[in-house]
Amino acid sequence: MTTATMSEDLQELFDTTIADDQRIEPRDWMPEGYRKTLIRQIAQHAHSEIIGMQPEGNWITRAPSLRRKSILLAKVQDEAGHGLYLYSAAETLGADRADLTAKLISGRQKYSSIFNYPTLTFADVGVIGWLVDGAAICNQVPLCRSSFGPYGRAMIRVCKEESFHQRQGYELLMTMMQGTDAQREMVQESVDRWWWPALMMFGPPDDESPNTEQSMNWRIKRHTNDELRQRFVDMSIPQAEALGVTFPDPNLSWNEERRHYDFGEPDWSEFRAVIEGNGACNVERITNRRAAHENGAWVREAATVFAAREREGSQK
Ligand code: BYC
Repeated sequence: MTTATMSEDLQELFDTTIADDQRIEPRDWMPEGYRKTLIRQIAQHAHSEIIGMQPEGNWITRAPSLRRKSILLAKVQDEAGHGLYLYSAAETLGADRADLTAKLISGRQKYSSIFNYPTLTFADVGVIGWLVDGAAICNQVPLCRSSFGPYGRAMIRVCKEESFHQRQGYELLMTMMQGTDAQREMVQESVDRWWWPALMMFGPPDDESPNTEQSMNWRIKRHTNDELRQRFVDMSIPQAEALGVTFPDPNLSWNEERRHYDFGEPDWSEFRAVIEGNGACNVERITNRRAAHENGAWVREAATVFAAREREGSQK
């Protein structure tokens, strides 16, 4: 068999596996573009989970009760766990975790735009749970069926934990809404700040999304950015009504013909500025991440020396 026919056979096997909705596993042959796209998306996802610990971590020492503090601690720890599963999934594709971290802290790989906004009040903890984790669930549940096995499987646990995160956020807001006028105002002010950034989490509009078409053909992504954004708007409006808050969009209205809500256009120039590094907190987030990485150097060195000693010991 010639090399050309062999690679045609491999490509055909890959195409059939995708077409049959079966999974691609790490040892299977895959096109280089598929591998690169997955490493890009999974690394960006992992970085988002790790950087995403910072905005909420900001409130751990100031949580208003022991109950709220333990919930918040558990949630932030979960995000660290999600980052770790995702880095492991990227490693099954041949990526090196140290290299991914280096790319994050040098600005060569992205993380979600949403984590470049500040958390100014405790209501932000609730709104992040409700809207940010809510958007994350909407985006990530379909990723449980992503064609790459380790990514899809990691998403199952991540989504279960995200559901708890969303519930705790909504419950926190419900409690505040039953409190004083000042608390209700704090919730509304927070919703006003987070609504548009939450819509931007789904990525640029479909006609400006260079990766969607190919990622859908490879069944890495199962829906387009706009489809998921619409789904999120539709599910959030009844939740906002039950809570007693409004979204800062005068164009929100039910469209009977489409059987969906119409909504306004996010400010895409703000989105581009944020992902280019010019959001309110980009510098702070990366400075903190770099400091944590540098401060952890001794742990990595000690673990490497210990592992080498163990290997030597077992060879004696
Ligand atoms: N922010 O062609 P497109 C969480 C980039 S963690 C920044 O549509 P794609 C949580 C995109 O990467 C939430 N960049 O891309 C954690 C691409 O740039 P490059 C994280 C964005 O990949 C802690 C360019 O724009 N979730 O919820 O087909 C606490 C063009 O975009 C963004 C995930 O990562 C953005 N919002 O679709 C609480 C989910 N959007 O790389 C909560 C997994 C787009 O070509 N990822 N870009 O230079 C995905 O589903 C997809 O990657 C996206 C983008 C839908 C985000």
